[in-house]
Amino acid sequence: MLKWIRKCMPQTALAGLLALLLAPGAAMAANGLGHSLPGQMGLQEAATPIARELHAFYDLTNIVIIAIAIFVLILMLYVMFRFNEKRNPTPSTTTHHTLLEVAWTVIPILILVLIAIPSFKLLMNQYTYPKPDLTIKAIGNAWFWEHEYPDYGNFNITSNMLTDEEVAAREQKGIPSPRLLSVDNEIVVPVNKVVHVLVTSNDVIHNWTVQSFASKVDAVPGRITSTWFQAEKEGMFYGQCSELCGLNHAFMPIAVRVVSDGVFNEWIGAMQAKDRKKAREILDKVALEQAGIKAVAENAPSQAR
Ligand SMILES: [Cu+2]
Repeated sequence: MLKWIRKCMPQTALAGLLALLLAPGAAMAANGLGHSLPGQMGLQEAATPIARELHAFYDLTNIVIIAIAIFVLILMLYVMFRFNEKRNPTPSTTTHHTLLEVAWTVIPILILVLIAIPSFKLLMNQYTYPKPDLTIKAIGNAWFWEHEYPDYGNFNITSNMLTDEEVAAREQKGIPSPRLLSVDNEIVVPVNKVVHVLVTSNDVIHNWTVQSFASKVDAVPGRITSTWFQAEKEGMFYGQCSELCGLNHAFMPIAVRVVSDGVFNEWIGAMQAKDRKKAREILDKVALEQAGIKAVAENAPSQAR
């Protein structure tokens, strides 16, 4: 089979196929962490072990899809060229070819098994919840998210999307605030800790999604669904409601700030003391620090201060 492919496929086509197969990996480098970048092609950068596994599975599936599409295309072109009326005036009367029939049944089965193994492994890992270090409750509303921290006295955070003027004001302070994703009050979780998210809704079905965490689960009224994540990187991670829920469906973003243990405890302290002003100050300071680290990492002039 391989020999046959090699015989039929010119070297340039093989090189092209290889380039296509390697392309997804190369494109990954330019993807945003926590939110997508203009012109981005691939998935947002992974920030949790599950997201990394999911991306590997996505790449594998893409390689299989592209390889099959190219193989079928080449096969069709070959047949059109080699067996057209002019070149092949007396058609073969073959109706059965046992080896070929077995091959085109068995090979697709093997391909499906190749896809199924990492798929089931990923599914199992997604639904195997490690012991939580923190549990938060996410409640969907038309059209904003509320989050509660039952481990810390059940205080409540309501996140409303920032208007363009509010975005401009925060950007002026040096706090990166992407339009349509930034909210007035983000939720805060510690880095490298297992966070369980219990998800429900007050009205219609919403969906709690944070792409870089590979977290996505429906928020269903009267029910509690759940997801979990373990963020390995500090920073701001954005998500959006991903279940068409009505008029302002596109304007109810989710914003998760991942911080160090120290900052998290400081912030929890302020929230428990009902000192929202101090909590905001802590987060603004962290936002500037994280923006600074990011700017240095990207070797760009710091926009932090
Ligand atoms: Cu919604």
